[in-house]
Amino acid sequence: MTVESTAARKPRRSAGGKAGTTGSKRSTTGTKSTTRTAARKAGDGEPELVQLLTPEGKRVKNAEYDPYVAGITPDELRGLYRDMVLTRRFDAEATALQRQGELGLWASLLGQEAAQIGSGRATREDDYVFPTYREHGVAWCRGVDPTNLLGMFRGVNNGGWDPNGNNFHLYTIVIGSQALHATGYAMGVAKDGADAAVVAYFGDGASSQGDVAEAFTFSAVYNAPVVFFCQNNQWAISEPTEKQTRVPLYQRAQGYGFPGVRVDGNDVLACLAVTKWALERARRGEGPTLVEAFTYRMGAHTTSDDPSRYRGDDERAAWEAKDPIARLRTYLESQTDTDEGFFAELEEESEALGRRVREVVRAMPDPDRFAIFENVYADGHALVDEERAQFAAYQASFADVEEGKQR
Ligand SMILES: Cc1ncc(C[n+]2csc(CCOP(=O)(O)OP(=O)(O)O)c2C)c(N)n1
Ligand SMILES: [Mg+2]
Repeated sequence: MTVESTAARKPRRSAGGKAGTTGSKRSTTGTKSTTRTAARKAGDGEPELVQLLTPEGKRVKNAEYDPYVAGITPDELRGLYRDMVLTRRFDAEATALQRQGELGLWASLLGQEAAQIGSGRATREDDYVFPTYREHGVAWCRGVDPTNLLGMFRGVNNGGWDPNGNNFHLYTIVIGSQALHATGYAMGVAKDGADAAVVAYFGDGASSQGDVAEAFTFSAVYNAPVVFFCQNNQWAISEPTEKQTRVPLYQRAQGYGFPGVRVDGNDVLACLAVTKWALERARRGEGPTLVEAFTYRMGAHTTSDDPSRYRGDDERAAWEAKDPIARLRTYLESQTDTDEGFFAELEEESEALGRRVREVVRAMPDPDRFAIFENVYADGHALVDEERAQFAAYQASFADVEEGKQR
């Protein structure tokens, strides 16, 4: 079964991309050919995508991208597996905490672990990442404590971490806007003469935003060292991808003059390899790349959403067979010396993480009521002072009620 054959969704037009890649002449000068080998079909009517590990856990050769994961050791593969398992466990805990009333909202990454861990692990410490609101796996790779991701969803802070602490920007809810922030930042990196790169994460729905189109234009014209990492999880809340675009998303890059690649977003190795390739292009001064990670949002858009209203269970079942964690486990068990002890220890570590997350969240103090007025302007502003004073007066108007309660 393919995703196209389910839930009465119309077949997407095939735009006939060659092997999941498209590129301009300039963008490929002297480095890579645009022909991809061993690319796989994502489904009937779908263009090919870069895949190194099949859903059955079989390693397939790819002359173009194998070099980017050639030296990977069994320990490193186990590391990727551990990252994905712990990220999924953290995500499940956060979803449960929302159901228990401890969080106001949660946006689950279930199903997107490979896209996030593969791309996240491809980044270097001095690279800078601009996420949306669902990049919990990337945050993990960047070294952000997962409990820090929860403060905003509990409503006790406006962010939760110092972006410059891990070069991981705050979560961005305004769809697509971070593509512009990333582009501007990348232009700055280039002006500084640094060889760091920038990654902008966004979704299939965000690709329809003007901000993303502008980011593509600017980054191309200024040759900015930025990788646009689009997780096409097939849905923008209840809108399927085919309502967002007439062509596969990675092909949009061609119109802006930089390469686009579609990668199997449920294949952590392929995501690692393709992102490394794109980051290296950026570091060499060859400009932006669009990576479309073809994946699936297994859960609801957020805990406020009910996907049974707009999509069928058969679609989910088809993607379950492509689970990113299961395929790496099969590979580890069949092709490496990974024993049962590793999986058992990881299970314990996952449970310990779940417990820690629960304890930390429940202990998060309520914020100071006036904290909302802090950090609006670096040096303060008369309008903010006025609003703070108004709010203080409003709060004071409850003094008699509070007194009455105490009597
Ligand atoms: C500018 C803007 N418009 C609309 C919204 C409401 N909104 C929140 S998430 C979302 C869908 C985003 O879909 P996609 O980019 O595919 O990301 P996904 O949630 O699937 O990861 C929309 C429309 C918003 N947050 N910002
Ligand atoms: Mg989406």
